[in-house]
Amino acid sequence: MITVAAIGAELTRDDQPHLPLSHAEIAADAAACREAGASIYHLHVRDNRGDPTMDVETFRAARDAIADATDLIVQFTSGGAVSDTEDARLAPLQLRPEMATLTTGTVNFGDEVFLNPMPLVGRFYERMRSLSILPEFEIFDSGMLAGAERLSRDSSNDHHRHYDFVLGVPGGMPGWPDALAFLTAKLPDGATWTATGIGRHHLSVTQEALSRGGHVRTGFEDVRFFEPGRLATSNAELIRRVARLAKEMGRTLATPDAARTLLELS
Ligand code: KMH
Ligand code: ZN
Repeated sequence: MITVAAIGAELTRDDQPHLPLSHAEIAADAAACREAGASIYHLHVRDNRGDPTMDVETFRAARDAIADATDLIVQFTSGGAVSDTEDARLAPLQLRPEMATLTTGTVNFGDEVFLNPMPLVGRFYERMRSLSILPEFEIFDSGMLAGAERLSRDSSNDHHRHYDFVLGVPGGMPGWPDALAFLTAKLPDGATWTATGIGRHHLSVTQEALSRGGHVRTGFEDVRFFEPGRLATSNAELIRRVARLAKEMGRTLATPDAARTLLELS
């Protein structure tokens, strides 16, 4: 499975001129990513000024535009931006996306803090499950695995466990490819996992994930340069590279429906 984290909450058009912002641009971006081999679209949205927002109607417009253009699994962020309130981050879930991210602990995020105390995590988890949304546990640091484990232990919910290791956020777990051996050894039986490396760590983490049988994530939220000194021209360009690497390493690309089967989405 290839996830595209196409937008994020931090990047601006000044940083990356090809960042899709309007719902029409997002739909066109999603269609190109699907064509390139993506199966999951990790969705953040922006307001008319290009600033990150958790506005429900903006999520609805983007989600519907992606669904009209593609069969991709749309995965909403519940992380938003570090400045978003708990209620704002929760609000778009009412649209019942197939999946949503769930970070299971607090982490430094550059000079800021991405705040996820356990009561918030528990509340987000219960809301997702009550709406039949599959959480993807976002693991920015190894201790967050214990946070995800605690949810499973404290909850009667039985669902497929899918994890995403996000390595290389300043303040989180560095982009050490060999960290994946340690992290994946701690996963519960039957779990699936994705990995991504932020910025300069992107390709080394991607290659390690592919060689270990993991799934991968790419896109402007994680990486803006295609190579040193050259910005990527589109999310699809990043997907094409990962798809090429995957095929060369003997992996088969999952279609969105194959990903739904792997993730036990109904
Ligand atoms: N923008 C970060 C503060 C997620 O999407 O769930 C959080 C984030 C994680 O991007
Ligand atoms: Zn995100």
